[in-house]
Amino acid sequence: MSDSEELGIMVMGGYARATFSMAKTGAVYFTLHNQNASEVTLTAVDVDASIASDAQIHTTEMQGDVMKMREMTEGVTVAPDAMVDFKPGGYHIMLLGLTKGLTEGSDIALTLTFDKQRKVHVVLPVKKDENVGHHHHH
Ligand SMILES: [Cu+2]
Repeated sequence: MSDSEELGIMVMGGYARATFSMAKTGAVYFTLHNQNASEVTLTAVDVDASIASDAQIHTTEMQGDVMKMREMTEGVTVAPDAMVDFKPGGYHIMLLGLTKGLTEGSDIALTLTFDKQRKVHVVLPVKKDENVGHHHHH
């Protein structure tokens, strides 16, 4: 994607997790690779209103035995020449207010905003999540 190459930010291996048809929330995962000599911060994510009403940057934390999600209102910073994984059990993009379930084989378009101004557009496939063997709701 030319706009992300220009910014030196690669969005790799991204996908949205397929949901059941009545689901109201979904999760998106990817790896951010910052190829710049200075840090960048993912500060916001936007999703088309035809897919979901809101997209938030979340992290997952253990509180005792319970997995809790928290919104990263300050964003997620990627150090120079470093990568950060968004993956099950950690950082993820939470889609809220899905208009319909996310169907395997479809695509979703997201706009990632870095440092409150630089935008990267990505189109990610919807896939079944094979990495997660458990069925916890979070
Ligand atoms: Cu979440």
